[in-house]
Amino acid sequence: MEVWFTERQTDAVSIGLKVKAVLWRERTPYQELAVVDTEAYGRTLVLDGAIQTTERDEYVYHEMIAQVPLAVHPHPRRVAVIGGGDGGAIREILRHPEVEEAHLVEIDERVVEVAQRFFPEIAVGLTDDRTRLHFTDGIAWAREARDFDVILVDSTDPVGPAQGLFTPDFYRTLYEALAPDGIMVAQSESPFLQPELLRQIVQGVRQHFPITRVYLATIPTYPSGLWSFTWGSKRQDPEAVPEMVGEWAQSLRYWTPAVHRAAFCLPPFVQELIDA
Ligand code: AG3
Repeated sequence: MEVWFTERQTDAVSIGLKVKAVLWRERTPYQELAVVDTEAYGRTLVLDGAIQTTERDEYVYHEMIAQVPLAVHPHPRRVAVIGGGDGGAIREILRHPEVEEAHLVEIDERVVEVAQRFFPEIAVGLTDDRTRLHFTDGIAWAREARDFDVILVDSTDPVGPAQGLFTPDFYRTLYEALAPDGIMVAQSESPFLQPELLRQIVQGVRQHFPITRVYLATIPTYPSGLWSFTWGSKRQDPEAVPEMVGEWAQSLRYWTPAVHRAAFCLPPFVQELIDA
């Protein structure tokens, strides 16, 4: 008998993965949390029915959300991730030897515990000396935060607990939490399936950040496979990535200086969406 996991991505689109085993299922105070072992993508973390991370393609997302701003920032010492309880973004941040503090601000402690148990290679950085865990609301945390070099918004889709992380007010809060060289990057969903949402995110970031840009990566298990990230900085140029990068870039599988620059080249349908 074949068992399939289906994520309903929109009313008219879904992705199906053939299941080897359902490894975990629980209802946390915030959401439904599941771990499914799939034939094509390995272990898969699912929140409220939406795929967050798979063993086979997680590196694309985690390298691109974290290494793009970290490669540009001249001295990333204090870095934070809002959401991202699986620890993948933290793992990427910790590759940089100049990072002194990596803060993870995750509302749902159960996500961290389940990730540590079922995804040890992704969650590896969560027990590092430089990592600080905050199990609290990202918006409240960010209001008190100051002097961060890089802040990543590694959220779920804008339904349920993550809704407030997609508002212009929140982008202002992040602006204030960042130092003068600061950079924020937010995952900003699929340009094909959520064009209005991407437009709205970009407009919200633009209200507060003088430099606002969008970049793309291919993430096979996310809706449509073409994924966007929105960059906001006070003065750092997103494309100013050094040609010679340090040791930290040696074992990456997606990010390179050339991929970095290419990621900011937008097809007209995306460019028009965010210009309008
Ligand atoms: N955060 C972005 C997941 C969005 C995926 N959406 C979906 N499958 N409908 C991922 C967290 C990884 N650290």
